[in-house]
This record gives sequence, structure tokens and C-alpha cells, in this order.
Amino acid sequence: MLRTTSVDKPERFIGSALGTATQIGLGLGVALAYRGTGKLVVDVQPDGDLMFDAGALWTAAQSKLPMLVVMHNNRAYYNDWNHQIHLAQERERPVENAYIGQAINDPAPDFAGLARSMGWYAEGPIENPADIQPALQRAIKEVQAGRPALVDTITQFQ
Ligand SMILES: Cc1ncc(C[n+]2csc(CCOP(=O)(O)OP(=O)(O)O)c2C)c(N)n1
Ligand SMILES: [Mg+2]
Repeated sequence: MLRTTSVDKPERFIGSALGTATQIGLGLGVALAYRGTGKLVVDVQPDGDLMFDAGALWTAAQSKLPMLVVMHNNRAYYNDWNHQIHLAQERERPVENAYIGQAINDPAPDFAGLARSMGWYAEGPIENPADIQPALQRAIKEVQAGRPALVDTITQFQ
């Protein structure tokens, strides 16, 4: 995010994801603050964080908050998975068990389907990078028309 965005004013970046079910809520707050200003509010949304608070999606649709959610979907609670790998090594336990409870891929949640069910415009999951730009363009049109939109993009772990 910081490598692809020019952060030259405080309003350009509200801070790092915390993995505490707060990312989506912070995004809603920013979208509410900027509603009606014409600014495009973008929430780069980790998958695990959204698993904790799907109801936030309904709140955004109900309140007609224009915001774009772009999912950083690594199909994992990777922060915790990484800790499990380190702890397994430290305590000489099998590292191959570290994925238990941390991978979110069997089954992989359909976040676009979840968002649509709450009244959002949504696309994805997108695995081909070439498909991202046109999906973002369609989603931004929806946001500019006053509706929240989600684009579920699949990423690597880190
Ligand atoms: C309510 C709650 N449960 C558990 C945790 C522990 N925790 C911290 S980061 C994290 C993983 C978050 O996964 P995700 O949002 O997908 O981010 P990733 O590390 O995969 O980029 C978890 C489970 C937490 N912070 N808050
Ligand atoms: Mg994740």
C-alpha cells in the first residue's frame, strides 16, 4: 500500500491493519466522515479481519456509505500462522501443523457473495492480476453512484 500510494497528507492513510476486527469498522468511519466530499475512500481489507465482523458490511449498505473495499485476501489468518511457525520451531514441535486454525481455504469463503448478500456491489475472487483493473473500474463507478463496492483479490501470504 505505502509503496503504491503517495502519502503526502494525513487523510491519505489511516494506519496499518490490526487484525482485530477493526479494519472494516475503521473503514466505515472514514467513509462516513468523507461522505459527500467526492473523495474515494479505499479500505485494503484483510480476509481474517472481515471474518470477525461481516455485519459491518450490512451497516455500510444500510447507511449508503460510498466506499471501495479491495481485499488483501491471502486465505489465512497469516499473522497468527506466522507466530505458530516460529513457536513450533522454538518448541521443537511439527511445523507442518502450524496451518491448523490459520488457513482459511477449505472451503475458501466467497467474500464477494457475502458482500452482495448484504446489498453491496461485489466482484471476485480474482486470481488473475489482469482482471483487477477492469474490476476496480466497475466498482469505482458503483461507489461514485453512492453504493459500497468490494473487489476480492487473492494475494500471497505476506
Ligand atoms: C478478535 C481477534 N481475534 C484474534 C486475534 C488474533 N489475530 C491477530 S492478527 C490475526 C490474523 C488476521 O488475519 P488477516 O486479517 O487475514 O490478516 P493477515 O495476517 O492474513 O494479513 C489474528 C487472528 C485478534 N487480533 N483479534
Ligand atoms: Mg489474511
